[in-house]
Amino acid sequence: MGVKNTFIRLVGASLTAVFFATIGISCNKNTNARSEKSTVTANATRDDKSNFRKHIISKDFISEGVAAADVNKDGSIDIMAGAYWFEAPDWKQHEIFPGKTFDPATEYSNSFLNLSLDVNLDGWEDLVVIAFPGEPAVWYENPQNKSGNWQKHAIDDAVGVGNESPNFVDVDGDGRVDILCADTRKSQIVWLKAPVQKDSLQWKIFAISKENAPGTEQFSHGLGLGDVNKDGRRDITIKDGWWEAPEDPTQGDWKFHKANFGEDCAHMHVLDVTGDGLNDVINSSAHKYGIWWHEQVQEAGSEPQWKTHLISKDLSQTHALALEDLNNDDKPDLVTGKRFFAHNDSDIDPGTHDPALLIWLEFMPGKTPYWEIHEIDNDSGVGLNIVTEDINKDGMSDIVVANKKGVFYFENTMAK
Ligand SMILES: [Ca+2]
Ligand SMILES: [Ca+2]
Ligand SMILES: [Ca+2]
Ligand SMILES: [Ca+2]
Repeated sequence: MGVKNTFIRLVGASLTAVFFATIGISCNKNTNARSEKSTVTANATRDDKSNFRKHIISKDFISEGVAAADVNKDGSIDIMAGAYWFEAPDWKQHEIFPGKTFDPATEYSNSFLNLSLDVNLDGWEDLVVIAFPGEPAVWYENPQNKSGNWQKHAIDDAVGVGNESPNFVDVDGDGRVDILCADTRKSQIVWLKAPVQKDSLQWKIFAISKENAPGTEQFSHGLGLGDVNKDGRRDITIKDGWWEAPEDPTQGDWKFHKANFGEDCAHMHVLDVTGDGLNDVINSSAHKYGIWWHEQVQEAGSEPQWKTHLISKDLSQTHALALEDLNNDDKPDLVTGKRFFAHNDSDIDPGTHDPALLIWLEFMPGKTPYWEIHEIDNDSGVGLNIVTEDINKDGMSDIVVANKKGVFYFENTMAK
């Protein structure tokens, strides 16, 4: 690869000139790409060393959402996927509600995203299910080791949970995870605040946008929470821009800033990848090829500008993207993969029949940031949400996914 040395001059808020050495397409881990003319350049390298041990929890397509929690309170983390939970350590299958095995080629499941949360604050982890985009979310009450199906509860029958990448995040910082999503009734971005008192199990709905806002349709793609402007308040991103959080996140009508974060994407993450004090945005294509970071470039007194940089075009249908430090080097890495047959066995998405890769992208921050791509597996991929938690309690985050290939737990072996 030819290496071209040019310089980009960026004038920051302090009017200090910052210079970046620019090189061409990277071809090893010590190089990176940054170009003045083309801001879309590859900057990832490959290393197929897995560092993960695959546990097949189920080979059935039962859910594209997944959650992990100690369901039966025996001290081991169990796995929940749609209608079933799987009991550690042998992953015995138990029914939460009547389920079935779906046909990957022709069907969608009845479980797009899952979240474990003790909704009713009784000390037992319950299961939140977003069955299908646009449908109201529900939760199933953990029966405290009693037999039988779990009781189903509505979160709010009126709210159709839109956008295909709802985030399970603590929006108001009270220590409880909330649901950030769209409300398809009024086409608004909302967050659903999880109950905080046993005697009041109503979820509160807070709209943060005006009605008829972008990113709020049933099948809109791309949503994230992060502090874009570094004022200490986490903002909300969609592919067309971001809403600036006010001091009180329960307040409505956050100020919208237009921005171009590329095409239809999955979860969006906000992170200063260059270390220049300005937060950047990372996202992945939901149905096509591409993982990107969007560099925030700011001139004094003006709205931030965004430069798109390609991280990888290795795999298509990266319909879930998690940010997690997998190798414990205090640098948050990325986890994604192919959502195999995202639009069934059709020609709608490019690369439909490519291998169902699951990858992690090891983050190397700096003025010329790059991500070293590690293939974890080639016959699983992701669903619509990824669990990155320390399942086996060895101090390293593990990965759990559910998708059209089945349900899988990838044990992180990097500590060993
Ligand atoms: Ca509970
Ligand atoms: Ca902010
Ligand atoms: Ca790391
Ligand atoms: Ca672990």
